[in-house]
Amino acid sequence: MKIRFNRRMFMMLLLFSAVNVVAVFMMRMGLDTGAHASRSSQSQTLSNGMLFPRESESREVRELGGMWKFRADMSPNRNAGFDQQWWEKTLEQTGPVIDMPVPASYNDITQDRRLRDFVGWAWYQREFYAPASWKNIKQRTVLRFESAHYNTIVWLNSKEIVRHDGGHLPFEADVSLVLRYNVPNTLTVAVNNTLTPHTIPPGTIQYMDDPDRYPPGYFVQNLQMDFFNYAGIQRPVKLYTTPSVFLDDITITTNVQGSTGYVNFDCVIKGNSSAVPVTVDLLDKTGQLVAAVKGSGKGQVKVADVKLWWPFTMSSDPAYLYTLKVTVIGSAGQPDVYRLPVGIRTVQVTSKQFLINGKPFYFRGFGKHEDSDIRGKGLDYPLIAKDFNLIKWVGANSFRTSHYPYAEEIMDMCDQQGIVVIDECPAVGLKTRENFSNQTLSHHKDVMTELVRRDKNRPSVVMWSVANEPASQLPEAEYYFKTVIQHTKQADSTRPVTLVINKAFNKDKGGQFADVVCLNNYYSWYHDMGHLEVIQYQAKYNLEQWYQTHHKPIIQTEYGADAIAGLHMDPPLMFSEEYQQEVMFNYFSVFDQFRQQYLVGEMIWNFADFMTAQTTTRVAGNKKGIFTRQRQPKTAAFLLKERYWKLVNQTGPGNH
Ligand code: BDP
Repeated sequence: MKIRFNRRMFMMLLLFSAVNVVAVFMMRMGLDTGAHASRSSQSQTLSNGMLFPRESESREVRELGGMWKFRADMSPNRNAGFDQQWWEKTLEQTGPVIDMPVPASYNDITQDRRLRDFVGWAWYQREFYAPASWKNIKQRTVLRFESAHYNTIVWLNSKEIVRHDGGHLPFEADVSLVLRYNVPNTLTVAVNNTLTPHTIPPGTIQYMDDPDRYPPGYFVQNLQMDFFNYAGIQRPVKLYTTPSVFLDDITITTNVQGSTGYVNFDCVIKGNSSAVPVTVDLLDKTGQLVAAVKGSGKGQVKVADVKLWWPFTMSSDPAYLYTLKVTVIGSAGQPDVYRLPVGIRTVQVTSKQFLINGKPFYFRGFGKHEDSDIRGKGLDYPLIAKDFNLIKWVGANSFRTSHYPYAEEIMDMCDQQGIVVIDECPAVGLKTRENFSNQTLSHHKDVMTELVRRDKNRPSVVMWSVANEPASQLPEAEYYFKTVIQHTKQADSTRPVTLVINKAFNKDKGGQFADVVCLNNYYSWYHDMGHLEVIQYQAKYNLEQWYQTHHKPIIQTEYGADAIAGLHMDPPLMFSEEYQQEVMFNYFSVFDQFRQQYLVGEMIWNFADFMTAQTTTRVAGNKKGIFTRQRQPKTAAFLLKERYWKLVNQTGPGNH
């Protein structure tokens, strides 16, 4: 019998073979064991509120930081842990272990090159005791990971309790029924850093099947982003308690009319089938009660003579935070109390301006990274404090969380210190057609939902960024970004949404959906190398063309040059401190021509030097920092400091 292939059959065949390639690849990497959290487990997580754990009279928070036992599964298919069920025993019983700090990336902790560059499942384990007071049916205990990169599976006392797909965002599970008392609890975590064409960020695993050149089974992880794929349990792990009837979520929006502020609140209560009484008190900074509302948890608080949340340098009393104290009384009369910091402010975008509280705001800032020696992307309080001191020392008022959501401990500092944030999701390096598939799109939407859910109440967050430098010239990008941006606006109608573009104004297909155009370019660096004289010409042309095309305000979200600290060359040569400065001078002069028009911000790339994958263009990482990786200033830092403070002075407090 002759089989005639029609177009549909051909497409199905293609699809089948594509699915097969991915399946084979996932099997080889051990991803088929279920690490790729299924849609159902992901959406289950999406239905929870995920309020940041804060202590109160009804809630205890305990961090599980410290040294954990650790083993990277170096077996050829990275699957030994699943084959041998490592969660059933202590890690010491199943093989050799080392001590691994949590939180931290595991990559730079040892002298082992194989661990630094490891791809696959890494296993963590520790024991802890639960205090007897938690054995109480009137309360629940939740285990929360502020982030683990990338796919995670968690077992408590050998029982799987949660999976999560994606780094940089929190996930949690109610463990009340799994906790043991009077004996240790064993917590086992498997985390896999493999990036595939459908993860966010995407990557590929390349098997080197040439037996003359590579050993059997040899593979490498190819990244599509310019930063090291640090992995592990990088942010704190917490246990926290709440009463059994508890506040699961609050959404607040704020508004201002004249001297009156409005805080709209919408609370989600869980653990009770019928409505429970909710009291919402708004307290000022000194703890004085400003307003109180009793009801079902949805309503508005009115604040006469409101003290607005202003960015750093825009007011003599910036970052004013009220406290929204929410008290939920459960059926047994047991209260749950949660205190949410609230900044009252408005954000608006016109065709030429970015307005905060009705006043033009100019972003003086940075692209940053969570990155430092030894810790990698591990949360580190001294580093956070140092970075905020440097941000303010330079006179900056903002940064972009390039290229993934930062720790909530960092976001708290932004709220408290008046540092304005463009909050970016981890969609960096969407470069191939495959990266715009429906599978990625659906995951991308989930990630935006998770990000908005986490940061929606933060006054410092003034805009969402759905991606960095995607291949926005591809035909697929149009539908893709239309959908992601619409989805983000549905999740939060109060903030503008952007994507960060490096494609030409006449090629890009995503900018039309953004409220603000964010542009990255590297004149005299990645092209016209060494030709500083073309910067002004090209930067000016680019800004003008983008504005003519979209009539939207523009932020220069990246520009800069690598400089090796201490390398001096005059006349300037690439990689010298002088060259970095010259690039800045040239861009500054263009910024000054457009600042009074539609340019609403400048963010230099980067705040500090950071680690990348190894390539011939990177000298132990990316050196575009104005600070070194150890946070010491290069000459560029002094130059930027002079400029930013001059801008503050020119525009004056109460304005920019
Ligand atoms: C941009 C990327 C950023 C890179 C930077 C660079 O957005 O992640 O680190 O260029 O090359 O393309 O330094």
